[in-house]
Amino acid sequence: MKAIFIKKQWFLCLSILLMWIKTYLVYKLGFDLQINSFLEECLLLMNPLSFILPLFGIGLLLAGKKQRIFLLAANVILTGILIANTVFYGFYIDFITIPVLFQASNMGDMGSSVQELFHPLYIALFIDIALLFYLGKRNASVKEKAGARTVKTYAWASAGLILCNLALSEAEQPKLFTHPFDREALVKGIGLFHFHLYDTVSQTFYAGAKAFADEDSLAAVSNYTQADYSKPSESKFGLAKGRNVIFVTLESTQSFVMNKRVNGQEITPFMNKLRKESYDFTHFYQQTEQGKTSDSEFITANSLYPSSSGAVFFTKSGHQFHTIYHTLKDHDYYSAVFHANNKAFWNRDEMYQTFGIDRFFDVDEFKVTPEASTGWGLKDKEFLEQSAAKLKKLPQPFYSNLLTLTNHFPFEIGEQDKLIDESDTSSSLLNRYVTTVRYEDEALKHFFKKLKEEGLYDNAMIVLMGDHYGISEAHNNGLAEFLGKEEITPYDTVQFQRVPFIIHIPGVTDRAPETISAAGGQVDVKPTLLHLLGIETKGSIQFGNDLFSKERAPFAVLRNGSFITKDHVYTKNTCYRRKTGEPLPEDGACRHDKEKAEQELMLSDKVLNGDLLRFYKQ
Ligand code: GP9
Ligand code: MN
Repeated sequence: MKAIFIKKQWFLCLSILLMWIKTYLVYKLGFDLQINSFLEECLLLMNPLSFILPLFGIGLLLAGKKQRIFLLAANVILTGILIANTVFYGFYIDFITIPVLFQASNMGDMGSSVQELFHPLYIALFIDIALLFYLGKRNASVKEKAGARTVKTYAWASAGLILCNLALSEAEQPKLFTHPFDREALVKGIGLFHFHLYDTVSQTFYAGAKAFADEDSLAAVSNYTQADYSKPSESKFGLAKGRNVIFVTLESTQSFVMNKRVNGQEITPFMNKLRKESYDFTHFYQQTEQGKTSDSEFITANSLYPSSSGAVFFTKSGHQFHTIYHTLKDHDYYSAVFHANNKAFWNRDEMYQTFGIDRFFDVDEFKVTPEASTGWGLKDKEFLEQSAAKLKKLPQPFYSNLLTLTNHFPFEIGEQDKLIDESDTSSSLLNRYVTTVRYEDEALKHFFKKLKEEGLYDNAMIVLMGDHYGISEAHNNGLAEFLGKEEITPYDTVQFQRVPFIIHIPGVTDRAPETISAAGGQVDVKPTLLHLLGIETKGSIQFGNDLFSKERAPFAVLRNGSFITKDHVYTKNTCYRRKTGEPLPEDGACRHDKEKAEQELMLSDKVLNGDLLRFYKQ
């Protein structure tokens, strides 16, 4: 029976087999999936088949040329999905989600980044299609559709395989389906193709969440945030009252380069010095997800977590928010964002209106010459210099956000701007990264000089913050060499999410600098800054806390569910001792905080998906 089926449906069987092998190969070579058990390996091998079998099975209802065309088309589409995910994974160490596809308008501006990621070897993934095409043409194809009995048996077999796959995945990873942000676990369990299906269904569900939300939904969130509120420190509250705020977002800048040297030369000499004259947060974590810079802007403006998939800037620009810009407007502040890129990138032009930002200086407002440009456009030095002149003309007091760009993947810069040697690791990306960070540091030094010249320095509160990682896990080997470590563990990967957060208040922090090592994150920025400006945040829907508050317990939750507390780091189902990085045998020590972390992410998602701030009354 089996032999007859294979003989008759040889084209279908061969298509399934080749697609199955190809998918498994891409899993192994294109992604860096951590396999922790034999069952996980079995699931990885089995899950492509549990999608391909039913999909390609539709071919049983077709005959001759129609069947061939259907199977080849399905193969081409699935191959396209594999390639797109591999390219995306190459940089983001993540899988594509539906909302990410709506960010395609960003792609046009990403020329150099995409080129760097595409590899000609991807073309090899079409070899089986060419082979199938050739064999299909040369050999006899199935004459008629399969009989009812065959279809029925096939359907039962497919359904059985899917059920078995789902059950084993859930057994291996309990709560798999309630943690949509753990995409690696989903891909390892149910497979890449099923993951895309699951993602599509979840997105539809989110759309429904808004329709059913009401004021009571907000009350549950509000109860939590009120209970979690910590009151400002008396000595810090209002310390920068009435000052202009100059917030500089440092593109892709991570903390691991601070105070490090390459061939004896410091990578961040200016910032190293500035930190000693500032409030310097050494354990400040980035909490972004697929929206990268725009997520960092979203988190800091709202004290909410970003979306677990896609960029809020795209998916929720029509929602209502109560941002730091709105609050400051009520206190007579003028607000402006400076960024020398196309205004539509990350849908900023739309979202900035939603955020209540008064003015957006996009690329059209800057003088951009070829000499002053590199990969992503105007270089930071010129960008910051021109911005300083524009800041001078703003109504005061103002709150400004200046988004730098030179230190962006793929971290390329002209020889004349290389102020330091490249590093010498096996990752050329990391080697270049130190040179672009060094350039950024120099641009900041120049900017501070300009601020002084423009008379803006003394009455300012200057804040520097890294937006997200620049060097992903794909470069762990290089990172290990750079830091002289044997290997990079998941605990280290959490540590790599630390980004600089420096608050410099001339006349205040230079006299009494502080180093704050308690864990915090981008959600904490809004209450921290508002309290420094003497504006109370009690009553706000916010998941962050004033980093200076004596009542606050150190806590930072990353968007993938990892978190950091005073004593522990939790990631990838393991609880580590924070000080030593030693894994604890049981995750009991982390259990209570894990519940809190999950609750925060869940409640923040509720606000986002339900558009709950439309019910917020001050
Ligand atoms: C683009 C800039 C960089 O305008 O914000 O975006 P990123 O790729 O880092 O999210
Ligand atoms: Mn960025």
